[in-house]
Amino acid sequence: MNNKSALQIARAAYQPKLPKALKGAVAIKEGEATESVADQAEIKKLFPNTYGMPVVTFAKTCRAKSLPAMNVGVILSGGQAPGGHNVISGLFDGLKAMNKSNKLYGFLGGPSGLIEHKYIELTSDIIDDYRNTGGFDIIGSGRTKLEKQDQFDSGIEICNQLGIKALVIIGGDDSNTNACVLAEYYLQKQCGIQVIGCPKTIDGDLKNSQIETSFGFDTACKVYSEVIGNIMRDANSAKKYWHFIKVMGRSASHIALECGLQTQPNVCIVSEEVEAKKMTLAQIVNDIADKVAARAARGNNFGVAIIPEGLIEFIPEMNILISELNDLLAKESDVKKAVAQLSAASAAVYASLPEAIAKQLTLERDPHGNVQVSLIETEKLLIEMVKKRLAAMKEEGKYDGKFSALGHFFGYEGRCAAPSNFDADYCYSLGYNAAQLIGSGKTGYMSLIKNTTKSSDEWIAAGVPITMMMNMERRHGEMKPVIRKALVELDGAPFKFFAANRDKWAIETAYIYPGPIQYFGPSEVCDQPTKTLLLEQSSK
Ligand code: FBP
Repeated sequence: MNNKSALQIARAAYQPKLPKALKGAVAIKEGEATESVADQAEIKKLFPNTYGMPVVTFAKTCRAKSLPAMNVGVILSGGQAPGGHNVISGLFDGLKAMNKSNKLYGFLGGPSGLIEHKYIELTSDIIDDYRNTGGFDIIGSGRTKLEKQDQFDSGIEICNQLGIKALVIIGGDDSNTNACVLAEYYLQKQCGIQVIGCPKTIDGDLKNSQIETSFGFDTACKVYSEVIGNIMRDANSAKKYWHFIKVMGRSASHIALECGLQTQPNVCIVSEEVEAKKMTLAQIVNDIADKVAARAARGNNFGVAIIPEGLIEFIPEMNILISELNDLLAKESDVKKAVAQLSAASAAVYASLPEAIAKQLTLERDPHGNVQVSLIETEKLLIEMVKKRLAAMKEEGKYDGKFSALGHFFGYEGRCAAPSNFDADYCYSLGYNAAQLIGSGKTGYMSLIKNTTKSSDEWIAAGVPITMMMNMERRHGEMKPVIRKALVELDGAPFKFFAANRDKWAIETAYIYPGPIQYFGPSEVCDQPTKTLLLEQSSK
């Protein structure tokens, strides 16, 4: 029996769209010299060979250049994001279009595959099996950081062995920062290996004046919004539950905000606002309880609240507690002993938390030393605290209703979904474009596709020097060059639209039910970009 679903089979035949500029022979146009977004002197000193390079754009030409055959390696880095397989298939097709003898190698299990020399050759049979599918299983991913010289040298060794002239690193802000460090090192060593990055993460926080969106954000938000919409319809039918839904996004609240814009919930918390207003946990809880009470006063003992995964770290007192725990647990593996060394204020916060949540705060850190927010049940914490607050309000005669709440977490459900048409086309174009950057001899660049709210024909194919997006930030006690993470901007069009409507959505039941992603059918149903992208681009 065939182990593919009918959709998978039909979807395999989908030919992702390319920008007009990338169809056929391509010419490169170089712009002006660039500067980093901040800390120019420091970044220039750290990246003498890759600093100041121009933004490049590609245009259609009638004269095809013949290029010698070359081998290229590809690495998937970090959390899964829908469309990764299409970046690889676009890269494969782009390389083959330049020279049929070009070969593509995939390093297995993320950056560690490069260091440990674990790889496969990606042949057309393998690639064809993965076109337009979700997941990163074609070669796997991992969170090993490429940052040490011996790792870079191990990379040179395997590249020389396989005749690899360029590496494509598909990752988020940290992985692309490391791609740039690697590009700089390989230039200094004059080892003839180019490095190109691709902007990946469902979190949507790898974007700036050049990058409009990271891939995977579109599909993941659509999957979460579909299920949130389904829950809303259930809530509005049964009229007896409040649903607290935590959605992924390690740090920034772009996913929560986008899902809020797509579904119009009664409550949607944006961590960046919590931080800007220095809101305490008690204030957040009181705000939610007030909304529950206001709806109950209208006879509506149900509702939906969206909570960003990263919230906990944006609440000032929790943030202090977590950073104290990060430092203590780095030196002391015995949790009890570490907790005993907390400052008096943090010890009080720690003691006030439900036992399960307090325990979750002390769980193992990720390889970057971060608390794993996906493992902290913030939705349950808020349910418990709102329940307590409502009980107190009842005693004071300020609330007369029933509060029965259910918690949900939508994260892993959306990271490997079959890419939406947007992500399928965008990712394929990013990969195909990366091949053009390689063919043009570029290194230290990120593959860039712009104008993405227009039809794909009008998309702009380009490359941005990674140093242009860098600034210096304190990481683990040291100043480091990094790509600036894009948090939700409170004066940006998406948040402003949300803020202008949220009071109405809190009281009324104004839910929108987006339904499942559609792959075939009318363009207005199948090809819509995210609300975030539409609002951001239309406000420019
Ligand atoms: P990336 O930044 O690597 O794309 O990963 C983002 C993310 O999906 C977050 O939304 C989430 O907090 C985290 O990964 C979960 O990590 P893990 O897959 O290691 O559980």
